[in-house]
Amino acid sequence: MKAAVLHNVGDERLEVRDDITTTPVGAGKVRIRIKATGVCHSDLSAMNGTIPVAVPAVLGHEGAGEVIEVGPGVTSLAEGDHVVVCWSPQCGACHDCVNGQPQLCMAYMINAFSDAHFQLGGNPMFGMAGAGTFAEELILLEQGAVRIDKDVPYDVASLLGCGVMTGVGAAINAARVEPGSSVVVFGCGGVGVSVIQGARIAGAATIVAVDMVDRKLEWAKQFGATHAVKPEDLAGVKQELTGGAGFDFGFEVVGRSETIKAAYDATRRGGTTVVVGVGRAEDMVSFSAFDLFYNEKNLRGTYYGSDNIRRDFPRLLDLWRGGRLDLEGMITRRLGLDDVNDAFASMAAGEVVRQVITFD
Ligand code: PAD
Ligand code: ZN
Repeated sequence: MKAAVLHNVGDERLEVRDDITTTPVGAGKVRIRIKATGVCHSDLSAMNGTIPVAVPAVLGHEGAGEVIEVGPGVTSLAEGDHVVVCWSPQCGACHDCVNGQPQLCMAYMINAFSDAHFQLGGNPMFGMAGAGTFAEELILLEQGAVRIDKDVPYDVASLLGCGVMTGVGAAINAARVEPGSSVVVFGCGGVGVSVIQGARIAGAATIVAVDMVDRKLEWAKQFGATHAVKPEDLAGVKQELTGGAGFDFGFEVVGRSETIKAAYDATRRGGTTVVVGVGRAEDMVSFSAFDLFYNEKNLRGTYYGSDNIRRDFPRLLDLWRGGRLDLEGMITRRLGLDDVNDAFASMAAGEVVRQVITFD
């Protein structure tokens, strides 16, 4: 079958090959025919070494498809089910799962680096984060596939698998944005506009989008930003909207120390700053010791939108059905797997919100 392979960390292109195979479907696993996969910045971050990945690897972690084979012992899924791929499955039994932070479940993390489901020339090959949705088929633990209703189009469903869950979850689960509050969002890609949508759904009164690309700012408004500015114009807008005090909630959705600091600085005393972007391990952020005490800001990260997938994927779809979460509008470009490298170029050039690769 066809799949897009990263041979070495640091490679600037994926190789699309048509001779990739998978292992047999093992116990507790399913085979999924991928129908659609979103292209997330984290795929690019796996290529450039920001996010660890065992190579060679099939990239892609935001997908949806149909279950075409079920391994022994699988109880929750059947052939023909439509599913969203989850890149961080939750076991439901560990300390984190039972204590209300299932997003932190590490039960299966090791599998992503030890249990290779793809094969290249007879040798094992990994899938990004245990997934690998830039492939016509993949093998997944049953905990990593969440069944959805069959009327949900696959392209729309694929977005739930990463960007939309992460962004909406950052606003609703991590920050707990309050009705009437003020919000600033740095970075308006697929994840950033999902934060904007989450803040709108939560009832924020003011949502300021920050990006340096004009078209991104227009899109941000389409998804609910009340104001959209270039980074250099934020100070004026902060002064005008908050009297200089800062915003109740600040979101960093880029993945760089500079924007983390900028989001923190734009947050009011006592407010909450959420780091959504994934930055490099060696990219250090520094804060004044006195500032941390004196300004009493809540600074936190969010992993996968602090999700509980079996609660949140259905909720996101309910919001979409109710016309409150725009998923179709986020897909600004559709392409085939052969054009995956072109998708990275468009993303880097700021020409798209989300691109979805579809398979026939
Ligand atoms: P994207 O590349 O589509 O969007 C990033 C946006 O940031 C673009 O619109 C850029 O123009 C903009 N940008 C870049 N620099 C700046 C700056 N200095 N100031 C303002 N805007 C800027 O990426 P994406 O939306 O797919 O992903 C965004 C981040 O979220 C990325 O770091 C990704 O790895 C991370 C992510 N985190 C999780 C998680 O679990 N926390 C999950 C998925 C993605
Ligand atoms: Zn992602």
